[in-house]
Amino acid sequence: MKKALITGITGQDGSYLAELLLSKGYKVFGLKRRTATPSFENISHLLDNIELISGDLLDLASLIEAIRISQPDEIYNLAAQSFVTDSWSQSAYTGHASALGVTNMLEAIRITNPNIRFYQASSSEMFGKVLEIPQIETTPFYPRSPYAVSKVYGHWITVNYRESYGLFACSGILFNHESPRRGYDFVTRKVTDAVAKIKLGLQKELFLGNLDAKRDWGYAGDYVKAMWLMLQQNKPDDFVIATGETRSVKELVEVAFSHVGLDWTKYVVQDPKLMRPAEVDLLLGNPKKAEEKLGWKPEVSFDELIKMMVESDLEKIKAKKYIK
Ligand code: NAP
Ligand code: F7E
Repeated sequence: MKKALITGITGQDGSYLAELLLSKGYKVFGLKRRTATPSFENISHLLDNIELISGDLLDLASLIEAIRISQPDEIYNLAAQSFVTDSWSQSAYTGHASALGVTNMLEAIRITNPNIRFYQASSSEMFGKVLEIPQIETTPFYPRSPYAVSKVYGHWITVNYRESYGLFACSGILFNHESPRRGYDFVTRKVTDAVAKIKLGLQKELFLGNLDAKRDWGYAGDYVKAMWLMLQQNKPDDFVIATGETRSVKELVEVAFSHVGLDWTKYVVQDPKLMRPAEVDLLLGNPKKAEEKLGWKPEVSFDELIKMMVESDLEKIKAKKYIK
């Protein structure tokens, strides 16, 4: 039986990846950092089938211990301070977790068992102020936030450990991917949650920042398949994972509100406080290499994704409030 260790298992991607690996017969371990009031919302349905190990990316010894306990064939490093906005207010912390945390995990592998295959969760945010449209694996990086800068470090340290020590280390450059398990801070979930609350009479307005920013949005359930595929190849490599389509925040808002028969212009208020110090205006990925080498393709369309999220939020809120 193959064994995998997932860092960030309580997050959006960690929960979908754990489901995928369990369905493939893996024994799944998850690194769980200590928090005062832990949130198991995304993985509560999996808790009987996975094993959680206490540890933190900032603590090398805890990573070595997690590897000793789990003896994994594969490690998926999904843990990070992943919210771009907060990376300006917690710049150094973001660097510790999302940049040096990667070195800690790679060092833990190098010290304990260099045969472990490693996946690093890199990000389209690294392209930032894009130097090429669409973005591919060789597009130069121009990060625009402390988060993106830390991810550039995480990407290159992964490449460096592959080249320095021959580790089977892959960097997945994933464009935005969303789902009903997305954190409430991110714009898709903020919008779908608000649409559901407005529809049910529980909220009146939705405050947003930049409506013109464009993102290549896909479905998280599709994207975790690409992570797994990368670690099943004969050679380690880096891949862009994207849909090849881009939409503005305004288009996202239109699709979400119109799904419940509402006119978004009556509810959305632009708030200058929600504008970022430096914005990423346009992301559009070309997943051709992943299609050709991994046989990967996105399956859920943008409209299907947003409708799925609105429906899920309607159900969740009704269940909490006992609304029919
Ligand atoms: P997420 O929902 O924010 O989950 C982040 C996870 O990291 C949580 O489980 C969190 O644990 C854990 N974590 C944070 N700091 C940690 C630390 N110091 N030690 C151990 N665990 C820690 O993120 P996601 O959307 O699933 O994304 C997964 C990864 O892909 C992240 O690295 C993100 O930066 C990257 N990425 C995401 C996207 C996207 O569109 N979703 C695109 C490209 C790349 P708690 O539950 O304790 O907070
Ligand atoms: O913002 C604009 C905002 O926070 C998307 C992370 O998973 O994907 C994510 O990063 C866009 C930006 O995601 C609001 O200015 C407008 O242009 O949902 P977001 P992100 O910053 O693209 C990448 C690939 C990652 O790697 C990250 O970990 O939406 N926007 N108004 C807003 N964004 C938020 N959050 N809230 C607003 O009110």
